[in-house]
Amino acid sequence: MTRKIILDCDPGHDDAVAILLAAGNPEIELLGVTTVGGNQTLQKVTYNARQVMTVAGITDVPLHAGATRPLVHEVEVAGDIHGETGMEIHGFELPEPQIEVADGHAVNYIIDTIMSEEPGTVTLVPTGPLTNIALAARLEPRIVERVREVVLMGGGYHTGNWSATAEFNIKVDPEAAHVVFNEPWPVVMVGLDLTHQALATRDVENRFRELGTDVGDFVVGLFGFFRESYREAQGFDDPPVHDPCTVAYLIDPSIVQTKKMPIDVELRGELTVGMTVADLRAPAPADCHTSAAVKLDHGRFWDLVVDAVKAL
Ligand SMILES: [Ca+2]
Repeated sequence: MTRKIILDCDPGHDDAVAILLAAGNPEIELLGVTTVGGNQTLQKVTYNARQVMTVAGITDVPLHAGATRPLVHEVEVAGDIHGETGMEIHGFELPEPQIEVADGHAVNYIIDTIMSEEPGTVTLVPTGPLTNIALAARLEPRIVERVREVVLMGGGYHTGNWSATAEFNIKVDPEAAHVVFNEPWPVVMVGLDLTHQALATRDVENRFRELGTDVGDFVVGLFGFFRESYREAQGFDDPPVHDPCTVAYLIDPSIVQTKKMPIDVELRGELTVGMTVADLRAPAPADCHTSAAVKLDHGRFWDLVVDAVKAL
């Protein structure tokens, strides 16, 4: 049975790859794409989502724009990682978007979709700050028991990237993350522990080049810029492609192994605001509704992404 998902994103190089994987894999039914201010302003990331969907020929999936800013904190973008546009690219001409943004706020779209689909069938896949998801849970609390699970990219249990202890998506809107981790729906945290294993090596990049397609060349262009910014800003040889790991988990959980552990979000620590605090003491309590991704099968992960891009 296919998995119905709403992809809530802030494209974003790795968000772009997540969209491609979701749209190109037959196990996933991409109900809608929603955007949230994060890697860049809402206006920029929404424009980028339109471009990704245009390159990939995704014409039958609605796109809704959501929150412009975090619940409490000021807007903070990741220009040093994703560039001024939020999706700067090497050696590929991005098209004028042919996809329009649908009417209605993303939060309303998320609520309406979950309330109209069968209970337990829709999975939320947030790959940006959790502002839209938190707002949806507060505006219509009944979605919490109707959602199948929330599989999010963010956080980590042993390191941060936006501070020593916090990952970007959680750090920029910790209050929203606090809401999402504390609602009783199943939450799978696909954090840095996992996504730092999803490196786009030169060999991986060549596999997309060898496809010889527009979408393949688009991915090569994404990796080109991402490689440089990750090298300069964070000392990586190859860039970690975080966001599609969430979708890969839904397609085949044997590719992204998870472990149950209580996870909460720090809101007030002087050095730790936005830290996802995981209790690694075993065993996890019986009512534990959170888990974290721990181990990636790198080869089979990239096989999935290559196949999806080939199919688009
Ligand atoms: Ca993202």
